[in-house]
Amino acid sequence: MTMRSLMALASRWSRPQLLLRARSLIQPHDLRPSVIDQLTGKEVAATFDGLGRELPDVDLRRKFSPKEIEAIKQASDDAGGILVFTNQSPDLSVQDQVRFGQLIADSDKTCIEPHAVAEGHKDAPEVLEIVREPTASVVFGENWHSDNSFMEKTCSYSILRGWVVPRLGVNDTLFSSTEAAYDLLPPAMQRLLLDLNAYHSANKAYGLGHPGNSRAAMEKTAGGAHAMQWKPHAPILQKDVLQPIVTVHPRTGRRNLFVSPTFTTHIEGMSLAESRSILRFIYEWCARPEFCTRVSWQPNQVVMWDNRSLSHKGLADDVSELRIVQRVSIRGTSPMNHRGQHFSLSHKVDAAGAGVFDWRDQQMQTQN
Ligand SMILES: O=C(O)CCC(=O)C(=O)O
Ligand SMILES: [Fe+2]
Repeated sequence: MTMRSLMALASRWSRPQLLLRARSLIQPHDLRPSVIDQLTGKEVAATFDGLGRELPDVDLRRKFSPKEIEAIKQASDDAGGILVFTNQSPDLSVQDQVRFGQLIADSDKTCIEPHAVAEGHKDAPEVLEIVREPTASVVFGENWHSDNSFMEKTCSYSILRGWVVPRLGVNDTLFSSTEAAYDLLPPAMQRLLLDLNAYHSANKAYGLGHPGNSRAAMEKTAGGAHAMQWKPHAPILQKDVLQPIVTVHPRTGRRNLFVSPTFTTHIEGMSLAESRSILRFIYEWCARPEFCTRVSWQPNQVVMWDNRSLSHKGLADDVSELRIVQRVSIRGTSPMNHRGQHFSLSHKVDAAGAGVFDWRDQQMQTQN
């Protein structure tokens, strides 16, 4: 037996039972309708099938030791930030999901972050319930983003449970590895971006007066049986925060591209035109199929992803059926650049208008 195979065996033995049957994600490419990306106007393809792992043996109702929680976080790092927990019991409750989220939060000495603008689930206020009514014309979380990038302390992990899930292969969650996207940039572009910072705004996505943002999507559910409710007081809408464009992952040290068309408004120290061109380049780069994978939903599935490595969006390729997903978000840290600096705690400006720098409008203008 070679040294290499001995080491592979040893690492298999030392892996906790939870991870032994880890495997690649189901990729029902042939079942998926083709869908046009809101940002690029091109078909959404996803060819990075090596991203993400399915863990079929992690029953989220049970207790986990600190060692097991660390093994799960390590498995997430190894999978580029996406873990799909299948085989969950139909009895898994929102309280179980919160308990698991709390263990992840405790392991980083942090807390669960209730959503900044939407009321929580009636039985667990920490849980955001994202509802798409069957007739939805606007969808919450449809464009690319990293959760809570508009906050001082952004979201580390999101833990999303499919509650009412669509048929396999539609209304998937699409992920882009913003780490792979950074790594594959030409060195000259990496150098250009390393010391740039950009503002992120909750108001862009959740402010009033825009027909296509997530607030509009929430309001469209208002008359439905499963309404998303607006918080009466949402101070996050007043101030935008500055974040590095390239952030460094606190566990792995990997760099990633931390801007999004959902929350980023402009690059610090540049004219709007310059800012738009650079941001548009990054968004289109990150949306390239080779950095993306689709996670399809199966009954009772929970997906945990790392917002410090990934950008994501909820695809809406068949909105004819009700879809309900429930999210627990873990508070992370203030994002850090390659010099160890972070700005979001100190650099704030008045919020930009809702829908500022609207990709759809811009696309329509170019077509006219
Ligand atoms: O609906 C989805 O698939 C994803 C929604 C989303 O952006 C989130 O849960 O953070
Ligand atoms: Fe999200």
